[in-house]
Amino acid sequence: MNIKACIFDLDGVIVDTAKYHYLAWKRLANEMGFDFTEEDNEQLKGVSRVRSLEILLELGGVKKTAEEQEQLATKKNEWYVEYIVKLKPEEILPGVSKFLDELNDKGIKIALGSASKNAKLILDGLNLTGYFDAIIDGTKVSKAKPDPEVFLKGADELGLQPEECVVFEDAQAGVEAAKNGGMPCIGIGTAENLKGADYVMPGFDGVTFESLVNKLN
Ligand code: B16
Ligand code: MG
Repeated sequence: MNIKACIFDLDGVIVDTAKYHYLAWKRLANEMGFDFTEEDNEQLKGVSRVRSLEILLELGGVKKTAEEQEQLATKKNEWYVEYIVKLKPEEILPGVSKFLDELNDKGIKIALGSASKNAKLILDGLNLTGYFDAIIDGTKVSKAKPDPEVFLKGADELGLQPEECVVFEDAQAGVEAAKNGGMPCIGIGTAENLKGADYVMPGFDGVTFESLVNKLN
């Protein structure tokens, strides 16, 4: 396979922002009078903010008007942003910085493919923005994963064909989005949770680009 670029999901691949999403959603749930567990939070990974709120309300058996939902999503985001403005480069997941440096050295292009509307804020806080040749985030897409839009836009902005870009994803919907776009996909997590990925690994610690390309061949 002739891989010329890597497209990274953000939450769960580069940084564990899921814990901050969880704290903000839990606060919102508690304010509405019901609990929200870490297990419930698994359902929100990789899912857009609007859809996440719908799932939360379903879990709590609560009905809200469209206007109220907008206010609730805004409130949750304000709490979430309070956490992520404090993000430090030490929170980059193990092995990621080294892997990005290796890609730079080898002339492999780097893109982001995330559902988050806060992606730029997060990358800036982690001092990673400069690595990215293209940033496709929740402000640039209209269709949620498993639609391949976010990753296809990334390939397009890099001027590459989908099959030349390998996608790194930690969510099942993200793996499906990559495969729907005709891209090779490496899952970050466990094979059980990431069906359809071409290869699955727990994270980037000790991983080299060469070793991954060999796995895809
Ligand atoms: P925001 P990813 C996703 O990020 C998160 O996994 C998901 O939990 C969140 O709801 C979504 O971004 C939207 O985030 O509220 O910041 O716009 O995994 O696609 O990088
Ligand atoms: Mg993710």
